[in-house]
Amino acid sequence: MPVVTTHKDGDVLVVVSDNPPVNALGAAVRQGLAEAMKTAASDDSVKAVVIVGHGRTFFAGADITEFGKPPVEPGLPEVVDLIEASAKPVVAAIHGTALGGGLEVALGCHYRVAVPSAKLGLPEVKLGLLPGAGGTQRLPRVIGVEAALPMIVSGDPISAKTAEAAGLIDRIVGEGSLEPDAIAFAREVASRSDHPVSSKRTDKISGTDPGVFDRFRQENARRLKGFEAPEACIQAVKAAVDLPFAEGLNKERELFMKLVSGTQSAALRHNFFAERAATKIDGIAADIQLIPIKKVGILGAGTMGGGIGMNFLSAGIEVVMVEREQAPLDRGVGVIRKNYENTAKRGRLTPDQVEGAMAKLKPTLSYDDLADCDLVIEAVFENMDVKKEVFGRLDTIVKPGAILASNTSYLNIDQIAAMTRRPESVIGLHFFSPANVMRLLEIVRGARTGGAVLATCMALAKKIGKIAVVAGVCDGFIGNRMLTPRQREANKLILQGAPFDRVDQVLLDFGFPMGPFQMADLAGLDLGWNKETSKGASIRDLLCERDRRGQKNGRGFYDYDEKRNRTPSPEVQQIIREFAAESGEDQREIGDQEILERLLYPMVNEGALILEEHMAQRASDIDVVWLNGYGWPAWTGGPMFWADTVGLGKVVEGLEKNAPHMDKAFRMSALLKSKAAEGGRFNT
Ligand code: 3H9
Repeated sequence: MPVVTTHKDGDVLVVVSDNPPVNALGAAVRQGLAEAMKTAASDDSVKAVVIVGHGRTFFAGADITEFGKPPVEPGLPEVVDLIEASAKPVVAAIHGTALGGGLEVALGCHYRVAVPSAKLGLPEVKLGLLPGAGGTQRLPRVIGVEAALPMIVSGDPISAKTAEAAGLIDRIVGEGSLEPDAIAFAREVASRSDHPVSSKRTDKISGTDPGVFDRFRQENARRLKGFEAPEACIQAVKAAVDLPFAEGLNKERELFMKLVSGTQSAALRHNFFAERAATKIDGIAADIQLIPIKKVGILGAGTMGGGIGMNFLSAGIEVVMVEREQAPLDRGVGVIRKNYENTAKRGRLTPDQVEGAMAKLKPTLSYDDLADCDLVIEAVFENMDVKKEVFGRLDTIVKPGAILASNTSYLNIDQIAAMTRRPESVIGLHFFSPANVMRLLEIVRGARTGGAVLATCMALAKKIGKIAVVAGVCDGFIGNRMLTPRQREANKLILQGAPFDRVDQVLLDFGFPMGPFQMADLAGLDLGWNKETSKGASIRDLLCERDRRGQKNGRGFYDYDEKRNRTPSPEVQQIIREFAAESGEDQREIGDQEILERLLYPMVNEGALILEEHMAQRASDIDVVWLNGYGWPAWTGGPMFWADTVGLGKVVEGLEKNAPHMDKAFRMSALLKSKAAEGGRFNT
């Protein structure tokens, strides 16, 4: 069955594309569209054309899997030109999403109609690209630069209503009657003597303020830092204003070709597919029966418990929240309400939605209220004895078949599960703080966790808008486990003479939002430190002993002013020098490259150990964790993809070269070594 078919409805030729799952504009679709336009041109009885997508969506864009492969004719730009050149009016009938190349096809059409739920956007920038089939030239001509620039540079889609107001949609049609309404519309416009041609329009771009581009750059500088594609997008839109259409198109092509062959776009495309691959679980049938989750219990109303609860409330799921005492319970409920009200103040929720979410929350002091929950997540103190006691108790109260989950960030799920008579229903759900904001969720699969339990949690994660990654039971799972060798080396580096602010700066320059010592200051240096037992055995002990507790008291590795501006503390530098001398560490000058290698290569090595031990299903899952939970810069593709781009041979060489200086706990991964030896990669 061809992916593009045509049929006639009176004098309207209806072109239907049906290329599941998202109607990507792969070679067969492009060929089908080109053929259909020829049919329309050669059939005198055809007075107008409607292009419609069957299935979930109108076109979601070019087929991303084709990038990097030899091109197949016709290219998308030619297809769009062909549509636009049609003497008979062409109407795009949009439902679902018209994204990227999909919106570019629609812009090539003379008219666009859409159902109210449709979304329209040019998300290429998120893949490190720019719209490469005329989108940067046509969209500003249709809606003006002020409206087009944020759409192209942010990549965020807009609603049909906003699109209609901007002039991108000619008419909003019935949700259930797109095709007949589009055909009726086509018939209506067929009799007009001329039709709007996007590339020929100048009304919306003439008189564009030339300052708009620099203003946009300045206003968005922080958000766009490190990425190459946004600047290319801006230049392409500027070309739409400065140059005739054909020359603008050439500029767009030139910029597109450069981006598509670059490392950043390869990394961002990798991230796109990595996120989707992470949802697939080895050894579980796709049709496994899921456990219905209508009511979720949360143990603990602190920052973590409250944040976790909000995820479910926002998704319309009832939440029972248990605390031991009334005051912290009230405080927790108050924080949730305040968070929702702040969102409402920013216009992202209506007061009714706030009340709707709050009405689904049942705060209680009684464990017994958890009895009929389908899932209970504990977010209590991070201590094995406490967790064991909690799970033993939950097991006696919560109904059989319900899932019992721990939010532990490093403890052994199997030991926790052993406290229950239902280890198959026990799982780790490691949310990241703030849990209502951070998208990552590590799902920890215990030795006895059931397939249905795991699959249910994966599906639930999607429902609450999280990116879930499955991890095995090991200390720190994927994310925190890999943080350990980085922190170890950071500590070692400062003893050997690298200034701590330089260590931080190297990671900032790489693209992290924060370095290890800034992170320590933020978390609080006294986390887990005890004044009574402190022996001055580490830099951290020494800092805490001098009441340097981090940002919270304005004194950590850095001194903070009232606006939280930081300066490296000379006192700390002195403490480090003295401690290094006492520990027998020779201090020397350490270059930025060595700092970078010693911080990041051991992480790659730890990632390889995680793979070797089957604690992650695939290398790209590790990337997903670090990209979404720890601020690893997206344009490098995460630690494992980045290592591939550096070359695994070079990573191993670097580790071997630096080994004499590195922490003794370092252990080389056999997998990393063998892959390096055979010239392999983690991501194939
Ligand atoms: C472009 O258009 C360039 C042009 O300007 C210039 C050309 C010259 N291609 O996300 P889901 C797969 S660049 C290939 O889970 P949802 C996806 O991998 C493109 N495959 O569904 C997954 O496969 P699997 C600009 C694609 O309902 C399956 O479809 N467009 C593509 O949560 C389901 O996807 C974009 O960047 C694609 N374009 O979300 C839009 N899209 O089942 C990218 C999806 O094997 N797509 N797949 O894991 C999306 O944002 C979402 O997929 C969408 C649906 C919102 C459409």
